[in-house]
Amino acid sequence: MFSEMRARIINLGGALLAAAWCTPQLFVCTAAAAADTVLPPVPFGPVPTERQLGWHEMEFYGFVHFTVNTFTDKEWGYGDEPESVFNPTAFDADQIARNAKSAGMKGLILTCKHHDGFCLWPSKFTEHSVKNSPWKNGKGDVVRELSDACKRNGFRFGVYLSPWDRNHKDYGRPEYIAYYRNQLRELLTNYGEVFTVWFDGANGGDGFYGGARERRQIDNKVYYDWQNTWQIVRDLMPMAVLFSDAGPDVRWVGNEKGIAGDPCWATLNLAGRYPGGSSSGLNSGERPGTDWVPAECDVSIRPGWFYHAKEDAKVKTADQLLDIYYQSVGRGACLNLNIPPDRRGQIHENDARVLREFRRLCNETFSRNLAAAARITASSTRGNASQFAPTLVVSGKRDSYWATDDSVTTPELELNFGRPTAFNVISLREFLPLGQRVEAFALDQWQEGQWKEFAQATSIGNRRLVRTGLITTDKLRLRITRSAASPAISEVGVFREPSH
Ligand code: FUL
Repeated sequence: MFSEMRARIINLGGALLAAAWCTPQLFVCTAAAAADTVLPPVPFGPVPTERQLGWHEMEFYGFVHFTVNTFTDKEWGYGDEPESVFNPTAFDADQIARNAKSAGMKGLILTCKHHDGFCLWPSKFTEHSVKNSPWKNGKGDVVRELSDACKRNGFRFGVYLSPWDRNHKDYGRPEYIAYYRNQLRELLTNYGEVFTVWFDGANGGDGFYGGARERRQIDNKVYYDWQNTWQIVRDLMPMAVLFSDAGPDVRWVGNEKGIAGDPCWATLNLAGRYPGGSSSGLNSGERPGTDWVPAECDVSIRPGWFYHAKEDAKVKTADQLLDIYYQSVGRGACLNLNIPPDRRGQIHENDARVLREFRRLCNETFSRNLAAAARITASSTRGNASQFAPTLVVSGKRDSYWATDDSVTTPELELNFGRPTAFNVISLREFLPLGQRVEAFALDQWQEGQWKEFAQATSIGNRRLVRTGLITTDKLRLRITRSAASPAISEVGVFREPSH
């Protein structure tokens, strides 16, 4: 990938265009009069594709686990559940979408088919679906309703299609792969834009399998012929990111608690990995890594993935969700929070209340960036050019950034608030199209005439949130203490949580 990167100057109609190519999908350029032109830094290591950049921007979205399990009170259906059990009494896709939106989510991923094999859409390829359920007299389509509701509410829709199918008679044989691919095609052609396809690593074991009721083991590495299965997504939905333990676009973070490692690098060595394979390295990523495969943190708002009335009092609190947020989004990953609909087919009141409260806390924290009022200076600015000025860290735009000359890898950036200012959260972002460059940094506060360090950390990537006790100071300093290439920082935010 690195060999695809080059920087050159093209003469275009008299003006010079300084350009850097990162990947074929990504093109970063800066046009300026010849005299002022300063080339941007050359990308370092693997860089994100355009589809990955779009995904990084989402940061927070939701999982919707809903199927026969909701009605049988199970987490994993055996595959022999009669279609008649699926009968939500008041399914309301807009209610689900509105609640997700009220929490600040940017999209929803639906378990279109979980391990039990029951399809939430009337698939042409099986009888085991909503079409044989009493819900809407077999005329319902949960995938249609939820994907439409996402569009109506202005956010994105994604699909989960379990590779393991405990219902299908051919599971474990080549015929099942044809079936699985047909279903993937149905989901990717009939329901509009899909932002992700989530491939679960859980695979094989006992099941109904068309009545055989036996144990079937598959070889994860070869059975699904992933390269060709994934190609279907590439062909039908080129902007969708492929999620699995092995990416290739987004990786599982290695636990179901929603917690990324610290550090959490966006890079990984993909060679030899496959869904359901080893999870070593997934939590922290691998540095420098051969591929850009950032982490998604999945976790449920309840103990289980599916709704169980007995867990109504066990919904995570807004404070618990906030802790998870700081340890997922705040470590450069995306957060995928599961909000399972109940037997009505709606988000339960307890979950809805927590989601609103979580949003209120986030809004109160992040709506006022105290850095915006500060005077910002840096120890070094690339070519002394305004297009790389330190003040760009508060522009609110991800595509502008402060950069230094190539030889400067440990610069400092100072924020002078001009008066005592209280905060407890610092937010940093790197300019991702240039790769993950920073390897360590420290934060200092000005106290009694000298700098005093109050935090140290490693990876930044898409976002790093540093949460501390309340600090009151006139001046704040970011010190990059180790960087594989001159840093490119697109955001420095300073915030105060309402509880502080
Ligand atoms: C796991 C599954 O086995 C769980 O049921 C759930 O869907 C979770 C998100 O992924 O591998």
